[in-house]
Amino acid sequence: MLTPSLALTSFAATTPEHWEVRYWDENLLMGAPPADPVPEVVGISVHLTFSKRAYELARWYRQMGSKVIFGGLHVLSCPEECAPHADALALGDGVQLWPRILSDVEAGTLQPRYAATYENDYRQDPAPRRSILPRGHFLTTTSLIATRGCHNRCGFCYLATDGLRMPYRMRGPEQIAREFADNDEPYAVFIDNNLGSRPDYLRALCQALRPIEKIWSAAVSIDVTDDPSLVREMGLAGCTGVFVGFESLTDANLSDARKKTPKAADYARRVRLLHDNGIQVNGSFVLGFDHDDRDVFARTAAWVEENRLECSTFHIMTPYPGTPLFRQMEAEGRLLHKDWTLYDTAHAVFRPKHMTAEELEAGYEWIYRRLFSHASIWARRPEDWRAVAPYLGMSYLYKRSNRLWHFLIRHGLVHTVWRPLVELTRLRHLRFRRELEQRADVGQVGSLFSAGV
Ligand code: B12
Ligand code: SF4
Repeated sequence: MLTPSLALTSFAATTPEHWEVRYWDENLLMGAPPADPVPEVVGISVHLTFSKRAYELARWYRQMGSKVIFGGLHVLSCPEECAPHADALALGDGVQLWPRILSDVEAGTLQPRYAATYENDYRQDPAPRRSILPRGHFLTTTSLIATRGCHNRCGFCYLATDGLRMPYRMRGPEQIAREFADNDEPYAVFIDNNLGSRPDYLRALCQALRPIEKIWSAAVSIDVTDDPSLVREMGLAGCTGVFVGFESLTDANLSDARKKTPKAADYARRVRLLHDNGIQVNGSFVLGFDHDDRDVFARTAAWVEENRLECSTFHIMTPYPGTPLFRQMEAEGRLLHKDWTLYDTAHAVFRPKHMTAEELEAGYEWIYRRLFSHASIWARRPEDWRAVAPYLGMSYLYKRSNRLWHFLIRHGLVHTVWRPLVELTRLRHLRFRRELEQRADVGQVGSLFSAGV
């Protein structure tokens, strides 16, 4: 849990002054939730996989007399299921709803349901209230969000959930740069669904971020590499890593998902372009599409190694309720159950076409074992020898030190241990950036390895 979600901090910023706010994140292993004094109002962000836990917490707080408000994605996709467990549901944007909810609590007129769309002017939203975060527990408390939505609507993505209308909205580039500059951290993670949906906006954002000389990473779709000059702007603005949803190396799977994306055969060239500009690639792949057979695991692992992706993330295809994929699987009678706790992308909850559910789960475990192995970590080392040592250090810290992470999270030491490494990366990045500035063509500068994600 290296970077905080913005779900709670974003609407906490709209809480009137006379309310005292406490933030609680169960992922931080901080013991029992706060109950002394018993909170008057408890807002819980409900995710699919943790909905049972949210219901448990709600029961506990309601028994003590708190008013419990549910918000978040699961409330939007399954309101009927959530309703009996809370005093009120917030469907959609909490930033607009929270002040209304609190004023109704004060007036004793709390309604069972509140709804807001995501169509207002995003630039008017206040900055998230990061001061309530327990800083020591996070790698960086600077999770930033500049945009909401995505130009795609892939059938498996939660953005395609029925009733969720989220046009691509952008905050002012200067607003974001100021938020980043004001928070005393060398590194930020953009938690946007797709920071690259509007290339003109991303370019303006990069130009605003460049002068503050900090480093950041973000999720983008691979079409961000359509324009090499934009990738260069990203490198020059401090981007050291991107999370890219490649999803699949089989074009038929991508068109089934209705993802507008370059052909898979062109992915490798695009990865090279990112690497050449000092940007690491964390590739995300979905396993179990209808055109995947048993060889998908070995093929994907080989591609990741061949193209030296520094990091990769795998998900078993998971039909989130309310999405087109869910409807399709339900209509075809392929859903195995609706136990949401297992809808965590690590379990097969549907019947795949060309393998069994057990084979899909075994393949998923195999690919992670393979990519975390010493041999694979070594095979993916950067070509530039100067970047090999930091790459190995980071890979082992990330992938093979579970016990250490538990210890650091439990004792609130993540920030203390990580910060010097991040600061070092920032300094190396500034050196790299000066070389990049002087470079006429790609391929003349060494590569960089970052302490980020
Ligand atoms: C940061 C993040 C994480 C962090 C979480 C850190 C933490 N401390 O919680 C990490 C990396 C650990 C993580 C892990 C996982 N994540 Co995650 N994560 C995100 C991410 C990128 C950002 C969340 C965020 O801040 N959004 C911005 C805020 C402002 O938007 P929001 O959450 O929708 O909140 C708004 C409204 O919903 C509403 N609202 C929300 N809660 C509440 C509560 C109340 C009371 C009110 C009034 C309103 C309200 O108001 C907010 C402002 O508008 C999202 C993708 C995304 N961009 O949203 C995925 C996402 C939430 N994650 C997802 C998943 C699947 C996971 C994992 C299960 C992945 C895995 N296989 O392990 C794990 C779960 C681990 C865990 N224990 O929680 C999915 C959830 C899908 C679904 N339908 O439920 C998402 C949507 C990604 C995706 N594309 O599929 N995640
Ligand atoms: S490109 Fe990514 S964020 Fe956009 S709809 Fe597809 S999966 Fe969702």
